[in-house]
Formats: sequence, structure tokens, C-alpha cells
Amino acid sequence: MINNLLNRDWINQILNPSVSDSHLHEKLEQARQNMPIPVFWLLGKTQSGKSSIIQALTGSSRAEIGQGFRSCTRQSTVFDFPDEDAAFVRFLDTKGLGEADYDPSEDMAWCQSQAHLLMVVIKAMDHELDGVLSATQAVRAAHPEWPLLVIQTCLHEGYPTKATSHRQPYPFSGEHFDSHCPPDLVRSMSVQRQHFKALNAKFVAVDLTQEEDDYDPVHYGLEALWSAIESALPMGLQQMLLQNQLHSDRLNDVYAQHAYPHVMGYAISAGFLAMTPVPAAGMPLVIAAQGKMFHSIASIYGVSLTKRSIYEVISAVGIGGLSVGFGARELAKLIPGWGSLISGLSTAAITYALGMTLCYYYAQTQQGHAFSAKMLKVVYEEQLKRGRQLLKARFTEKSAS
Ligand SMILES: Nc1nc2c(ncn2[C@@H]2O[C@H](COP(=O)(O)OP(=O)(O)OP(=O)(O)O)[C@@H](O)[C@H]2O)c(=O)[nH]1
Ligand SMILES: [Mg+2]
Repeated sequence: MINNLLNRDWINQILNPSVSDSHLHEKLEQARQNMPIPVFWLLGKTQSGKSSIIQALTGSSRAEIGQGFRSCTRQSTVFDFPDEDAAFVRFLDTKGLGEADYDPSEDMAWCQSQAHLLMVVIKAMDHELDGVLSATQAVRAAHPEWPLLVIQTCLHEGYPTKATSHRQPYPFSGEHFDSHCPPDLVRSMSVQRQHFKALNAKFVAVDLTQEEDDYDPVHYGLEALWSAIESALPMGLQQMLLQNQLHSDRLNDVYAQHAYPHVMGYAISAGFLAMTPVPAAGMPLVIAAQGKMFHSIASIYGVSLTKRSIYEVISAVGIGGLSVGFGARELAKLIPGWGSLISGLSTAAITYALGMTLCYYYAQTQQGHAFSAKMLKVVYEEQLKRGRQLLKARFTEKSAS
């Protein structure tokens, strides 16, 4: 009985949230102040390869990146991934760097309250680095503790001929490059590294080309870039960002891959909102975030969200499914007014699993495949485990700080 009531109430709130969009947005921004979104600060000259880095790290298209930037400080723009509502990682692009008198203090202040990584982006064969170097020095002087990664891009510009291919295995991981690397490139990169050495920087070399450039691999050095990021900012971001790591044959269609970062973003938001000190106020917000997630998944699959689809998913998963991770008594706390704090990680993992189960449901119904409640439940439980695993670092990290 109570299960039916809870189900019905939840479904109604998913379709018609009891909180307005603007209220949700405001609360989410508040929650994010306590649990900031990690920021990659891309400091580099124009055309140095900043957008290409975002593209390679997030799997977004150039068009999505181009349209996604919004102004945040006088000289910089920010790209929220996957979008402003579901953002769980941000990229700050410093536009003003080309100007002689770029003063990084405003951008620094913007980054200050967030977990972040300063990424200085330079083309491997570029030696007019005064502007970048002095901006980096200024940031360093104010924040000797911030992790700093110097990313050397466009390696093939230092190859002897257009036909030269990338060296394998990737030779740029250590301090010393192997003797078969193109000598001009090695010389240039070494000089650049000398300039930044005193600033306690780590270095990565990449060639992040486009498909049509015909280099193999298209994203050379991306693994090295990820491992540098993970060691500077250990938040498990690589797995959260890579759509092709869905780890389920059942969920590997192109729509699910597109939906994945949105599901991830809303799951994290729901987790944050569940941790508001007053759960009676938190719960409708959690459900509103889940509702936005459901709508956004439906729009990715090109269908409109109906009561029936939500009902089929939720009744297959059932309150029994929702209670995995909650336990019966915590479940009662879902009813507004009853409860105390519900774990952020559980809420996030449940939201993630619900989202991925909805993706599976749409994939099956769209392709006209048969599916059963039992199959939905299997997917849900599999994704719940996966969600916990993916989100653990984010929530442990945050609650510790
Ligand atoms: N081959 C290769 N081309 C790159 C690399 N990084 C960027 N490019 C190319 O260089 C050009 C500029 O790259 P973007 O990533 O747009 O550079 P940006 O720093 O975002 O430039 P702005 O937005 O104009 O400041 C594009 O045509 C990219 O395809 C790289 O590592 N290798
Ligand atoms: Mg750009």
C-alpha cells in the first residue's frame, strides 16, 4: 500500500515537479558551493588547441563546444559539461591571453572556490611564449599549491615530413624522450619545458587531431593526459566522462552514450540536493532533478516523456529496487516531512540507475524489441552497482573536505 502511494506520488512529481525550475536552479547553485564542480582552467594562446582538448576529454562535437561557451569573467568564457543544468565539470577558456596586458587575477578569483586544475596549453613548436609564461608565473606566485599541467599540442608540426606517423609506443611519458623521436620536436619541447620547470609543472604531450587529418590514433597522448589529470585531481573523472565506457552491452547505443553524461550530471545533482540539511525540503528537489533527467533522456531519444513510460520503469524496478541502498526505514523518509538525512551517494547512485534504466527502456521500445519487467530490473541493479562505483570518489572526496 505504502509502496503504491510512494510510487504514485513520485511519478506525479516527476511529471509535475512541485518546485519551479528557477528554485531548483538556485538550490543547485547553493549545493554546488559546498560541493564545487571541478574546473579545468585552460590557459593558452588562441588556436593553441584548448577546444580540441575539451573535445577529446568529453567526446563533445566542435559545434557543441562552440555553442556551449558563456561569459563568466571579463576575459574568459566557461563551458559546462554536458550542459548548464547537468554540469559536473567545467572548462574555463581564457580569451584575453592574446592581449599584452592580460591580468589573471579575476579568473583566479573565479577558480579559487572550486576544485581545479590549471592547464597551460602551448603548441609544441611555438616559442613566443612570453604572455603565457608571465600569466602562469602570476598564478603560480599567488597559488603555489595549485596543480599545474603544461600540455604541449600539435606534435606533428615538429615531424620531419607530412607522412611521418606517430611514434608507438607513446614515448613522452618520462622525463627523457627516446632517441628515435623527431629531433626538432624533441629540442623544441625540451626548451619549452625548461621555461616552466621552475613553476613546478607536470608535462604532457598530445596530438589531438580531427578524423579528416588522417593520423592514427586521432587522439594521440590522450591516455597520458588522462593519467596526469587523475593524479592531479583524483576524482574518477575519466570514467565519468567517457561515454564509450558504458560497461554494458545492453546500453551501448548511440543515444545511451549521448545520454550518459546527462544522467551522470543529474545523478550528482540529486546526490548534492539530498544532502541539504533539511530533508523535507531536499526530497522534492531531488525528485525535481530526477524529473529533469527523465525529460532530458526522453528528448535525446526523441520521444516525449509519458506517465506510462515512467510507470513501466518504476514498477519494474519497484520500491524494492529503490530500497537497494536505502533499507526499509530510510525509505519511509522519502515521504516529505518524515525523515532525516539520506546519503548523497545512495541518492546519486539510484538516480544514475533510474536514468540508465530509462535509456534501456527507450532503446528496447524504439527498436521494437521485447522486454520484460525482469530485464528492466536486471539493468537497474547492474547500473546501481556501477553508479555507486563511479560516484564514490566524488562523494567521499566532497564529504571529506
Ligand atoms: N594536429 C593537431 N591539431 C590540433 C591540435 N590541437 C588543436 N589542433 C587544431 O588547431 C586548430 C585550433 O585548435 P582549437 O582547439 O580550436 O584551439 P583553441 O585554443 O580552442 O582556439 P581558440 O578557441 O581560437 O582560442 C584546430 O584546427 C584544431 O583542429 C593538436 O594537438 N594536433
Ligand atoms: Mg577554442
